[in-house]
Amino acid sequence: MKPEIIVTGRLLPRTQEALDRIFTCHKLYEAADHLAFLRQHAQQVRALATFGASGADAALMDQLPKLEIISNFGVGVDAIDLAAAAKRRIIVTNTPEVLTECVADTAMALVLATLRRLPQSENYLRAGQWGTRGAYPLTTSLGGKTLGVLGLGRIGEAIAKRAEAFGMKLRYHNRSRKNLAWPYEPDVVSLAKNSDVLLVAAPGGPQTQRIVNAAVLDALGPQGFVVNIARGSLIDEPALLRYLREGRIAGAGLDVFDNEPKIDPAWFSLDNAVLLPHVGSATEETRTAMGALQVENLQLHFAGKPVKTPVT
Ligand code: 8YV
Repeated sequence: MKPEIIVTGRLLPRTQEALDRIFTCHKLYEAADHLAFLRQHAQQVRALATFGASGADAALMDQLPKLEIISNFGVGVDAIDLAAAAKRRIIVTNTPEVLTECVADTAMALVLATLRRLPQSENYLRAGQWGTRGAYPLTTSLGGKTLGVLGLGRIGEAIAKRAEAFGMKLRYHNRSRKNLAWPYEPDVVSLAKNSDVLLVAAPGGPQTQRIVNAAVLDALGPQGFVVNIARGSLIDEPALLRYLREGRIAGAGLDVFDNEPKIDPAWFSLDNAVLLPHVGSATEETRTAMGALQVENLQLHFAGKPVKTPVT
């Protein structure tokens, strides 16, 4: 008999096919009545396959008394209540490393696009304005500017290395100081004060909720840029919108937002923001590797072996 699992959000077709070969999958996201669905499967389900924001809270865990493991597609586990899982001795796994380089590429692309206003200048050309109004206004160079990395984990470090290759100077703030040559800043305000571009790469969750607030944006100043590839929850979004509108910071490059994917329409009309629909890891290669790791963790667990990438 195949073990029974619940899939909380739509996965890549090839990841879902791999799961279907090994498990009996029940798709929560297709159920009209979630409570009835959970009641129906509660006594059989031993695992959850979660996807991004379709995570697992304590209430969901309570409905599944046989739950042993939650395997997440993605490195960020802010949508999973880790304390609730630990209390119930439920293993949680994520997909680190396989996405690091890809997300760092996206971050660097956003830094470039934001400072050099690449989407805006392309729009200028497409609107026929090059021929009528002349050259596009000058933008901002990366070389010599300081990138302040907030959260120097695997992804933050991969971004920092790329930024160095672009001739940028580096500073960082992290929960703990690292044994690295880049200057460490003791808090987010001082990081912003000493940076031209604040690059947000720390994990989401209660500890980092809104740590980029109005005081941080003030420290960054009217020539400063903020780029976020982590989670919308790290930034006080209404404050950021206000600061961009009022020219109190120079620009923003964002891959993540509050209330994804139904983001605040106020974003749509802002000319000094470059906006991406959470595509940090969204390549065929990386998403395939993430799905394979999600499946592998489940497989290992049900084979009685230690999982490959537990969240500790
Ligand atoms: C994914 C991510 O887009 O890994 C993460 O934490 O945010 C992204 O790689 C997400 O997990 C799926 O929606």
